[in-house]
Amino acid sequence: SGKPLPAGFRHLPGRLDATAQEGLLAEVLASVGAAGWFQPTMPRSGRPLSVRMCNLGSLGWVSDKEGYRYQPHHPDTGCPWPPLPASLLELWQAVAGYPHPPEACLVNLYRTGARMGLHQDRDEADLSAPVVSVSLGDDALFRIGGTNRRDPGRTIVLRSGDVVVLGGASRLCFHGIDRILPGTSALVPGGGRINLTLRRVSVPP
Ligand code: MD3
Ligand code: FE
Repeated sequence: SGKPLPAGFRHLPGRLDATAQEGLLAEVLASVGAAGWFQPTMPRSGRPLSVRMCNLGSLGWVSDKEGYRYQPHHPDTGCPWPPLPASLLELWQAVAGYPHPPEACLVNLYRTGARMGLHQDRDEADLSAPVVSVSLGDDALFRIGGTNRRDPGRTIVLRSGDVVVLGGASRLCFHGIDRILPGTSALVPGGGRINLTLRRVSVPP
């Protein structure tokens, strides 16, 4: 309403059908169940975020008192992250329009009341690669603005099975999750929403 969406933003509603959502979620939950969720905290303050996280792939995004960064191991156990599922590598190939594979899949778990404040994603060395997002479970109110924090934004409902490609100018737009709409999907055991973001981190050789 009002503002145009940023260039390079592509919303693919229902890109994954119910069978694909169930299969992908089972695979992700098996890996994350073995690796363990971690609770990210804010740099400096150490305040916990309301979202729980894990990663799949050779690199994973973490946040703690020292700051934000990518690293090859789980912050609590020191174990390498589980592998990135083949189905996600194939999805990236189909939608990213980028000729190198993703290195990280950040898994965000939103239970009742969890949210994610407005932020930019700029911890990746390769900012020319898009981010590809997959929504599973309850509906979310996703907000995307411009490249300045105060730029006006738009709210979009992200539903289970939706895929969003954030490339081009949209790659550096401020964005966040304002609210999860509880009970809108039965996909995630225990309720809530899981978001997967596929990312290229390092500049390809
Ligand atoms: C727009 N995740 O993990 S996904 C994040 O639903 C993150 O969990 C949200 O923001 C979530 O950093 C939103 C959609 C998304 C992901 C990355 C983006 C939108 C983006 C990067 C740049 C611009
Ligand atoms: Fe983000």
